Amino acid sequence: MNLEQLEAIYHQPFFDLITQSREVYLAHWKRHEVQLCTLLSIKTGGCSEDCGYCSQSAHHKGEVEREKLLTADEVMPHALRAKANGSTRFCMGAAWRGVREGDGKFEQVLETVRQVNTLGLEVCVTLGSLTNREAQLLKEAGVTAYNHNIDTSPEFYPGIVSTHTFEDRLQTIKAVQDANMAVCCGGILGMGEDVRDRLRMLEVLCGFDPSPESVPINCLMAMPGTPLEDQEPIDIFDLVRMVATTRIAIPTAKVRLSAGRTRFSLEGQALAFYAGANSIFYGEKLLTASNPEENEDLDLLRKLDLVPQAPFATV
Ligand code: SAM
Ligand code: DTB
Ligand code: SF4
Repeated sequence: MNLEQLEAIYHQPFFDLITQSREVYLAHWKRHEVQLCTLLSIKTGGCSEDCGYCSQSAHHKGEVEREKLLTADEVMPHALRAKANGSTRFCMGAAWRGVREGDGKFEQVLETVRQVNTLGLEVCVTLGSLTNREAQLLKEAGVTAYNHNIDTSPEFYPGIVSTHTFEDRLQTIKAVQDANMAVCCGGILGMGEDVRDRLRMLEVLCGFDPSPESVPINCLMAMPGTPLEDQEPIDIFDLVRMVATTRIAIPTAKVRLSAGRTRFSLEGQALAFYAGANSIFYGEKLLTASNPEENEDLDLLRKLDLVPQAPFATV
């Protein structure tokens, strides 16, 4: 779909939009299932990149405390707990520019992936930029999905990040696709962009071949000390419109309600599920920021008669 088509979908009357997206959702997915994904930051802070929204950039004064890369032995208890609590995807994030073959840290991540992979969980990593070779090594170690967000429109991106380009992001995504890993790619709402930027981002995602396996929709968590710390939070109805438009534009993707759920009411989140969101980050911590408590989420799912999705579910 192109920008003009996406604009026509997005700007229709709200109830027409969510009726349409509900129909698309029901035609492709088991109506009561929600994927539960748990995040773990395996290397926190001290990042060389200057992404304006991120608490982990060494360029910002509010940078979170730096921590060393966790070993496989340190990660495994987290993965086991995630599995015991009902998550089916375990996603490990590292705050650095990217990984290179031969680097000891990359070897350590590969070993961690091999061990997590024995648990029967979907294994997702987000490690910054890759070339074909690293992508292939991650695939061989057992990574099922790679998260690499384009975050916003190509036009708005340079105002948010200067240490790498939108084109760099696309190249990494190409390497992930070539290695036959699933691509998890989405963005952030509420960084000061307009609706057109959000839909331009979606237009780029629509052009991916194959389509992204999942699309995380994050709402900016304005982290203290970052250049975006004073951004106004986005309106729940804007989030729901974006969820619905994404569901219609990429029917086979899991649409993940990602960062920022702590700000939304249960009713608001229910509306997002109705509109076609079918995945959440589950567990009280994202990478550095907070997420709803697990028992609150389980309560919400129970109230809505939603059940956790089995691993490796596809349309
Ligand atoms: N360093 C890797 C990278 O940039 O791809 C992986 C980690 S990075 C923290 C993963 C994604 O988290 C970002 O692309 C962005 O979409 C999201 N994110 C980071 N900080 C956020 C914030 N304060 N609010 C909302 N989303 C955020
Ligand atoms: C994604 O799109 N959102 C997640 C995951 N991919 C890695 C990260 C959200 C981070 C929120 C801010 C924080 O925890 O620092
Ligand atoms: Fe580093 Fe990723 Fe944060 Fe950018 S978003 S500063 S690359 S950790």
